[in-house]
Amino acid sequence: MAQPVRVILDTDIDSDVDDVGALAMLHTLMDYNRVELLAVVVTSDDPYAPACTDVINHYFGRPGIPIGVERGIELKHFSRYTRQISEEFPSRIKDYNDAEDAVGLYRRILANEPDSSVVIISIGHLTNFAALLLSEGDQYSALSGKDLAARKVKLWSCMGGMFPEGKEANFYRPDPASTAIALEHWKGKVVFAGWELGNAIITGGMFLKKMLSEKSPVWRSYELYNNFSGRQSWDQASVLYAISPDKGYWTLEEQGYCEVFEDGSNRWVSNGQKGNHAYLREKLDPAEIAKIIDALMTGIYRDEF
Ligand SMILES: [Ca+2]
Repeated sequence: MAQPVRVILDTDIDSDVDDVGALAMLHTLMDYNRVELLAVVVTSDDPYAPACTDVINHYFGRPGIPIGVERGIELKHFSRYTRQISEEFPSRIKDYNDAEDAVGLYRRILANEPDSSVVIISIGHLTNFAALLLSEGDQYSALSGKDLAARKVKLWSCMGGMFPEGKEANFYRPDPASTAIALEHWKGKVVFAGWELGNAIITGGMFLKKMLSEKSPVWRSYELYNNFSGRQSWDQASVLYAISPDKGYWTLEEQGYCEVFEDGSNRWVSNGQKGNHAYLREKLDPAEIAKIIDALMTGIYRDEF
């Protein structure tokens, strides 16, 4: 049996609900030993985002998963669900500042993992990830963040950008500079799940309403977000690729690289050469992908996933 994929999830669990779906998928995959979730880095200025994350980890019986946040930022509440989730369900983290410093958490986890073993899945903007790459040696490792990531991480699965070109929120809002830093300093393999990919995959509708208990924070998040009217699955696409890169759900465009501009817009530069960048292109019918994601979001697992 294959070893579980060792994942750090970097999420902006606030404005959209697909982050909740992505985290729920990872918990189902942990139930079947396909994933070990090492940490969740919350890249959000929503004061309830870390508590909401912790609630979901608690609900799935994994209250010990460490959670990191960016320190020293101004917080503002804008989410349709994070406050209610943090108030209605039990958690260890009650306050934003109960969470660890994100860069310290990234570094501690990476330093303790074997070389080329970790998959980072980023499903939000790249502020904390860029800060990791710019970090200096510390008590966890003498390596710079850039070198530490290059040594420990085997894949960065990134929901971000629009392909072959466009402007997508994780890349431009609120911190486009972090996108440029991340792409400049990341030396390993990155596979982008662009906006166009997840936009065609609708999940979290009536199937989720029927399959989950009202006592689930996942059920409640989707109720609060849009009352199960279905939602695009940008973040879940990036998770599905990361845990099953060889299943052929999508094709990989590997000849070229992603160029990002100062305003966070991007384009794919086809140069006929295979480098460390790739992006996913639609292959399987998005409705079929949606069935797999909806299953994993609701605790249903099959080996062929
Ligand atoms: Ca997200």
